[in-house]
Amino acid sequence: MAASSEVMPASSESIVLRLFEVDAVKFGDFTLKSGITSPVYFDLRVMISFPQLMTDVANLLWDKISASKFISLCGVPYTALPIATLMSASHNIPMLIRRKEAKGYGTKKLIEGIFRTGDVCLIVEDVVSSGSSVLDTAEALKSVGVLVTDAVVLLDREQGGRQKLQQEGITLHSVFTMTDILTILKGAGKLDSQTVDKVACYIEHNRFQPDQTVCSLKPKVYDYEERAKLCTNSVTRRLLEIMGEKRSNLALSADVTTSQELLQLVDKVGPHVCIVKTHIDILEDFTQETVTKLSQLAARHNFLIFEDRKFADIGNTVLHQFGGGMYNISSWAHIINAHGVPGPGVVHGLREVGASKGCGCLLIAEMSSAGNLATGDYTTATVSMAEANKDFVIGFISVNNLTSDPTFIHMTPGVQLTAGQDSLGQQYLTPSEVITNRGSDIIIVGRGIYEAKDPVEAAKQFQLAGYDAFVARLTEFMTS
Ligand code: S5P
Repeated sequence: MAASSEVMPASSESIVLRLFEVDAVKFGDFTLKSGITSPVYFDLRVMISFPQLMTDVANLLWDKISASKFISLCGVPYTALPIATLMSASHNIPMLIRRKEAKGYGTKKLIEGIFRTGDVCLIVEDVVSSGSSVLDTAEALKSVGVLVTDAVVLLDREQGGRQKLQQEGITLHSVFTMTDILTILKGAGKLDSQTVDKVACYIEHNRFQPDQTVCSLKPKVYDYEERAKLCTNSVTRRLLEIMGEKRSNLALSADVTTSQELLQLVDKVGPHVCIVKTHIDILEDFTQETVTKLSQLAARHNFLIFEDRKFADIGNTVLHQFGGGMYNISSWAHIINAHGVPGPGVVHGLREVGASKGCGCLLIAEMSSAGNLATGDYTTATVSMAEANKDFVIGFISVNNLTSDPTFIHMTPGVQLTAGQDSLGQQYLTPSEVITNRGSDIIIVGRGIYEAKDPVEAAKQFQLAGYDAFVARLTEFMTS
């Protein structure tokens, strides 16, 4: 671990001790958003209850950057906002505020405050791990023409954020590194050597790669058969077994509009996929015979059927939408999906119908389309909802790996052999980006297959690319 490069002013030490006393720095076992267990946790939000401490922290941050050139400052929401406010008021430097979401009414501003194109703004942050929060704020400022060359942070966790930011042209000034915190707390008798070693070891082994914006903390990677044995949910187990048997992590999104096209496509492509995903309500000529034949193809070619109905209503309504009506989805789909927006009632309603029929549900935690709102706290809350309903929720629609729990499946739509975007906001990533780099399990491919000149050849290509990407992730894990 890198040692701190500068001598710290005397007051720095007392501030670390006070942060420790108010539980802003905690040691133990903490599950992070990524699902990884960390032996150290920083919750600097508590500082707002200790105004003197917050003022002292703001002063320390200011001392770090007085040499940098900027004409405004902007705190990363939310923890750093009051700190930035104190710095702004004490030194008479104008402040900008970045909205986490642009307002849907009025002026629709992403950045509040007065600025001109070419202004240089300093970013203020409490803790930097991967650097992605600072980068998000820098991007938002850049989108309105404001430049960012420097960021100041109270704590650099030494997990690669500094390097990542440097790569993007932002110099990080940190008051403390994780090493400083450990040294001070150990010196003051607050931590024993065992804890210090444990944290040092954790940091050493959990660095973010500078070329990635998402968490690259890699949990154990299982092969499909090994992972199937860990699953108690019969749908997840069966799916992983199929993935192992067929060497396929490919889901066909069969978004065609007639029953004949659907059944012909599925019959040809079926041998190469682990899942066929339908939007049954886009068929012009749906009859029960369509799904009877689809189920026969599922048995013949050994895949599961996923109806992409995206349920999003109160429990009582989704119960009827899933369990009856013209499509009677629960009678033929192995997997369905739902938005978490209505709260856990949506899962409970679907479970009432689906659990006894051996159906599993995916929650839509992230989406592939540009500007979608399933991000940040919403995504985190969706993962919690899944964890609370593990008997029925089998995983996520997402574009990143959201939990290290191997019994949850991640399925990612928006996949083509080359990255890009369609004219309606769909964003495409490649199989290797999705499976190797982002740690998802299944690629969902629609137009990349059914619009290809030869859908079978295209499916084979995606099957190979997806499986190779999985083997690359497995190999990387085994050799790291
Ligand atoms: O965020 C999402 C979630 C889903 S399920 N983005 C998506 O594109 N989907 C679905 O995946 C979408 O409804 C479509 O059926 C498929 C992607 O199709 P493609 O033609 O763009 O590959």
